[in-house]
Amino acid sequence: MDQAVNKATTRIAILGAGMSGLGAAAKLKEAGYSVIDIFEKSGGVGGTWRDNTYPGCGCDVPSHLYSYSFELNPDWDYKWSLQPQILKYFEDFADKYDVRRHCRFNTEITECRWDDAANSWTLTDRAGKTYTADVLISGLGQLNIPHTPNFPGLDTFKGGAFHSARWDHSVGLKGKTVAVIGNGPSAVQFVPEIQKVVGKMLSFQRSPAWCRPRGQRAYDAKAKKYFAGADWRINWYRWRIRAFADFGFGAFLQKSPLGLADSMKKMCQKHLEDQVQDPVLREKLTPDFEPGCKRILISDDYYPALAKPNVDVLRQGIKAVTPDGVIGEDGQEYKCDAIIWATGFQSTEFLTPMQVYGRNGLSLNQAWKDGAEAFKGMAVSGFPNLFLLYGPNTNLGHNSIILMVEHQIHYMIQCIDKIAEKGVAAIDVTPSAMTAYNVRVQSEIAKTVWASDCHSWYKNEAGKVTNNWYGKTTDYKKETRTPDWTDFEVVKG
Ligand code: N01
Repeated sequence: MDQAVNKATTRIAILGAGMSGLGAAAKLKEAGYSVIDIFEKSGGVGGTWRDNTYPGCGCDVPSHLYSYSFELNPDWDYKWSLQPQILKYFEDFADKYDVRRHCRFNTEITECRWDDAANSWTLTDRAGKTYTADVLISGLGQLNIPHTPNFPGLDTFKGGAFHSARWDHSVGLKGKTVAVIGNGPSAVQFVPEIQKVVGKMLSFQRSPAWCRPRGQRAYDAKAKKYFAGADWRINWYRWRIRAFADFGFGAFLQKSPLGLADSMKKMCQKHLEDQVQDPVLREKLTPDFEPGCKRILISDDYYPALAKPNVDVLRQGIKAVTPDGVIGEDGQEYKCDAIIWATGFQSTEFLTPMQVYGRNGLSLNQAWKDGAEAFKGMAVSGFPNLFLLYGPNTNLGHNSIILMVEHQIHYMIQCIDKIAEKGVAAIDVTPSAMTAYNVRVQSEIAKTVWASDCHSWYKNEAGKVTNNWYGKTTDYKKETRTPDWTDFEVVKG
């Protein structure tokens, strides 16, 4: 067997030039693969950090950890960096690792179909052009398709309306009455920014969320010089952030050890009490579910913005849109000049709207009719040589997703090496391995706060938690260290 030859000829298609796709391409190149095509719908790299340009957009994971372990950056301006610098990090990464030349920009893949006879994937783009690949990798993640609820009258609104993840900078907000629908991590970042310029803000909150302090800090030249001095300094800092966050994972268990959940709740309650003096507003902003069931908001300036006289917090959702505003759940019309949908993403639909067909024409939608699931979050039985990065049950509520994606890349490359071996060509996770894995995942998730009573993007409509990993990042690292080949079968074309 001459594996080098096979590595050199294995055709790899990656969907998406965001954080996962770029990291995968860089590591695949390092491993000796060279026939790599990255299909990117937009005109540039960066994924979510290119799409989201709302005021105040930033990361709610500290930047020294929200970056690849193999591409440390001593130059972060803030502990929690803002979108322009994060986007630049990924753009610079694409240049340094020479990934751009593998990118096919403005190419949206609409269908991927496994060819049983040829043992390969056929990809079709929106223009109808087809491409062939031996291995298909999705770097689309969980939060790439914005969700705007289809309210009656949506198209009748006369003012400007847009989703937070597709911010329309041409809509002037200065002095205007602006309705913000939703209060998740996106809203919490842009509300303090636009509150300063709008005439009036109507903040519709169907269910207020728990919020903890952020403790933003800038890194001055001295701090950057310290980090630049030696890699171990950043690595030590990364290790501490990761270990502390993993220790705090206990706060997300229903039987929380060491009183961690109570401490988390007390911290959030104190934050609200410290920042909101008005008891009526405080009451409105007090959640009715356990902290962590939805992602905990992290902000120093969200509550103070909501307490400003030009903001009305309405503890209700909306029912409809009119030409002049929105109808609240209380049946009243609230007139406004602009509507901002901070209503999140189609998080549980994963690869949708793309159509994916596996062995014998099996559709992924059909395979996932009871909710998305994958083996180790990456492989789906019946879909050979397909690997999902940031796939089902790999999201975190407490630590950096980049850690998880790096573990996935490490595991996936071992699988692709297997595929490249002489006489293999295609592998598929066995139905029994996939079932056993997901039974275990769901039984562990039942012990976490994500399975408790709240509406969140971690669950599908039936209430199954399809998005989150059940443990610490170190648990997932162990899970993905080395493939057990008895979990896979070799597929003969
Ligand atoms: O979306 P969300 P997001 N009527 O789904 C409400 C990541 N992120 O964009 O809670 C009325 O959290 C919904 O109400 P409810 C991060 O992982 C990362 O804010 O369902 N309201 C909720 O308030 C985050 O978790 C960064 O009752 C409706 C809101 O809309 C994820 O993105 C920064 C509604 C949606 O909140 C999503 O955050 C920003 C309806 N029909 C975001 N439908 C980083 O820093 C929904 N809502 C990495």
